[in-house]
Amino acid sequence: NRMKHAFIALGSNLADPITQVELAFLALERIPKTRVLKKSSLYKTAPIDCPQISVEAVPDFINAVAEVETSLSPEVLLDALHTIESNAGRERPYVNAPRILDCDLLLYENVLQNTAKLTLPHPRMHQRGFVLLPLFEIAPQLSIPNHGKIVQLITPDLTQGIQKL
Ligand code: PH2
Ligand code: MG
Ligand code: MG
Repeated sequence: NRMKHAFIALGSNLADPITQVELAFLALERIPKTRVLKKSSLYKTAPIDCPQISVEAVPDFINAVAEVETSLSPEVLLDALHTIESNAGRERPYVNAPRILDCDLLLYENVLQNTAKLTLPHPRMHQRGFVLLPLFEIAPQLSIPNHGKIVQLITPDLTQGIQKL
């Protein structure tokens, strides 16, 4: 069973986000039939599209990206990511609520799919600096199916509010 390449985004803005993302990298290493090939640096990023429900400001995120090789299908890999999120204590009170851990499957080979369970590539990844900057760090030559070369997608406005740690 040939190993397939995939990219995974990690994000946290609750409960010690740096530790959450470091623990998530360790959890990725334990997914069956999967090997972590590269891990980006951690990035501190301003929240994008997160509703402010209380008077408290939405906390900044820690984001990072990993490249893996796996013989799991995209759906089974996604299930493993959801298990890692719930093991970290993730709750989903409302859309884009502050979260202990978000693990998103960004890319799986050059697969294009749009099913109820999973959309590949991740639908907003090409517009999000908090995904593209760490992804560029570990895969500068990458092309995103339907969106082209990553280097062309990173515009100055997308780098606003992002700090490499
Ligand atoms: N995730 C979102 C929405 N907004 N903003 C930042 N900075 N980092 C994220 O990981 C993030 C976000 C939805 O998952
Ligand atoms: Mg997400
Ligand atoms: Mg998610």
